[in-house]
Parts: sequence; C-alpha cells; structure tokens
Amino acid sequence: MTTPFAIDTGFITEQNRQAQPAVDEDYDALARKLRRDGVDIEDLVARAQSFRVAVPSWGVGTGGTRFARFPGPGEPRDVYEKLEDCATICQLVRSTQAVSLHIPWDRPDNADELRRFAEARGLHFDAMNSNTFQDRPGQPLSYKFGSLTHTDAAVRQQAIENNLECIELGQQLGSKALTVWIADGGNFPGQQHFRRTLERYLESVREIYRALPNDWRLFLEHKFYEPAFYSTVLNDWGVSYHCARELGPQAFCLVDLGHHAPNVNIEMIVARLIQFGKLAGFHFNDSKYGDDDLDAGSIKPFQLFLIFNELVDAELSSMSGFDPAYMLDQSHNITDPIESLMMSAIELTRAYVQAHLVDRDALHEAQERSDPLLALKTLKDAFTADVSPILAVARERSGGAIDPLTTYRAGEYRQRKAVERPAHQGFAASGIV
Ligand code: LRH
Ligand code: MN
Repeated sequence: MTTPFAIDTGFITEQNRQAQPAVDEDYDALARKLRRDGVDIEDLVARAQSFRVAVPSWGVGTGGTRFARFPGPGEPRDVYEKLEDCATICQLVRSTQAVSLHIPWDRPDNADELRRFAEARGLHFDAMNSNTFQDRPGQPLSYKFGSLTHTDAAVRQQAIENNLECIELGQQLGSKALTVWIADGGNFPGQQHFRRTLERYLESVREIYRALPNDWRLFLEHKFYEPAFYSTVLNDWGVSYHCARELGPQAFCLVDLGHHAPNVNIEMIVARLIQFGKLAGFHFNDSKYGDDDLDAGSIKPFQLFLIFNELVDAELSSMSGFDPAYMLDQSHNITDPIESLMMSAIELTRAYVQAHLVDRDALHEAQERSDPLLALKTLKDAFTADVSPILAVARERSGGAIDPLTTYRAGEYRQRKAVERPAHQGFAASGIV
C-alpha cells in the first residue's frame, strides 16, 4: 500500500520564500496606513490567525444538480480520502482544522480508527449532520413523505433513531453537536396540516434533545423551500427560534445563508438570534437565487461582511454564551472542491478581519446622532480595506501558504490523486446528488 501523496511542508516553505518580498512590501504599506488610523496591524494578524471554520466532508467531492454531475479527477472515494483532502486544505490556509461529517455518507467501519486518522492529520470533528432526507439501502420505512414529522409514528421513530445514532457516533469521534436539517414539507396545498405537522416535529426533536449528552448542543437548521416546493416544516428562523426555546438551553438555531428567500436581511436575523441567545452558528455559502450553495463571498461579499459585523460586535461586547459554530456548506459543481473551500475559508477570514477594522465608537456615535451616511461610510471604510497582506502573513506565520491557490496548483496534488484514485464509472463517494 503506497503512502497517499501529500504536499510537502518544505515545498510550501519554498513557495512562500518566492512570494515573501511582495507580501512584506504590501504588509508594511498597510501597517503604515493603519497606524495613521491608530490601528495596530499585529492585532489584526492575531485575529486572522485565531479564526476557525469547519469544512463539510460532503464538500470535497464534486457536487451537482438534478441535471448533471461532472466528477473531477481524483475524487475522494471514502471518508478517509475526504479527510486527506480536508487536511490539504488546512495545510495551506491553516483555519480549517475542523471537519463536519454527514451520516450515513461518512459512517466509518471503525470510529476510533477514523478519529486517529483525523488526529494524525491535525483534524478534529465539528457538528455531526444527520440525514433523514434520503432512503438508505434496505431502510424499512421511506422518508418520501417526511421523517421527524411523518404522519406514521413508526417512520418518526426510525428518523429519531437515525439521529440518536449520529450522537452515539459523534461521541466516539469527539464531536460536541448535532445539526438536524429535515426536508419535511409538502408540494401541494392541503397536503399537510401545518399545526399538527409542527407539533409532530417538536415531539420528535424532544426525543433527540433528551438523548443529548450534557456538553452537547443541538443545531436546528431552517430552510424556506426545497426539496419541498409548497411548504417546508422548519421554514424560517422564527419557527426555529420557537422550537429551540421550547426544547431547552442546549438547542440553538443554525443559519445556512442559502436557506432564505432572496433579499432577506440575514444580518438582522443574526443580530436577533444573538440577542435572544439562540445563535448556533452558520453554514456559510452564497447564492443568487435559491439554495445555490455557491462559494462564500462569491456573490454577496458585502452581506457576508455585514454578518461578520454583527458577530464581531457581539464578540467585542462579550455577550454571555456567544459561541457560534462556523461551518462551510457548499456544493462545488464546476471547480476543484479543494480550491473552492480554500478560497471560501479565506473570504470568511477576510470578512472577520474587516469587521474588526470597523471604528465602532464612530459607528455608535453616527447611529446615536442619526447620521446614516456617516454610519454607512464607517462600515464601508472597513469593507473596502484590502486586508489581503494581513491574511497572507497570518497564514504564513501559522505554517501555511502565503498564496494557497498558486501553491496548491504548483504542488500538483489533484494530478497525483487522479493517479492514486482511479475513477470508477458511476462510483462517487456518497454525498449530495
Ligand atoms: C440542506 C443542507 C443541510 C445539509 C445538506 C447537505 O440544504 O444545507 O445542511 O444536510 O445541505
Ligand atoms: Mn446547510
């Protein structure tokens, strides 16, 4: 068994040596500019180095749509190869040590072995994701007409047990949270009784909540439509908040950016959930129309910045219990998933550092004096600041790549994996599509 290829740290160091002079020049120029504004660039580098976001195991395989999937070379064929790719992402950007697994797509034969494999690559496991939106081979009862809210108690019980299995496996893997997203809903008016369906949801989730270890959190993920195209049971943050309150102190509301109707003010929903002490965290991605699962910051970077503006405002006002879980949830249909996940992690770090650049005293004063344009300018000054040198230096100081994309491509990781992982026609590591 040949050792799977991995990019050599010496290669990264050599790549950084070539990129260093330009980044040092830009860094010094930015340091001077920030010093004029009374900002110490070193504080921002430390913020960038501290930023963490989990990558989705299902995101390292090529995604697709109902129309087609175009698998790329060197696709990961099992959870171990998915972790190899996650380790490569972390090697280069140094902010993605956590991986979020999806069950049964990633169910290991030996949980301890998987945990050791991950730890040997500097990885650990973030929130577990249950799946009661697909029927598994040999599954006794179908989820066609719902899972946790199905009218048949036996189907609900099956779905509850699928979630309890995730908790049990997650405990073996060191995870501390379970994300529950269900596809339950209707395609036709009259198909579901809205109130009774939500009562069944709460009744079922209470069973899952009761099984939570004391140090675990339960993340409820709302979504306004798809795959149900008329009504969705957990359709928005209000219903999710009501349910999290009903369940208890270990239940929180997870915000997937793509799960809101176009033009919904997501940063305000985030502020609400922070104020109510029920923000679980995020599935970061971007979208133009529906739940497009595009790369974070690729379509609406200002919205991403405004979301981090709310998060940093809460972080700096040290709100009690404020501990949001940051995760990516994307589908990479036409790009190399590793490249997209690296760039997305960088765009999140960028928004986080820019949000720390906001002059909050000036913003507060402009708000108090009802000076909207000065308030907007105070935010835009931070959003339009090019903090790339800070991000590059932070990666380099954390042992990563100054220029991850160039280093990754020069390292020929994908080409090497294409040889190591010969494609099987029609075979794809289990995941979306
Ligand atoms: C549903 C969702 C959910 C996952 C799935 C992969 O749209 O966002 O978080 O389970 O994507
Ligand atoms: Mn999601």
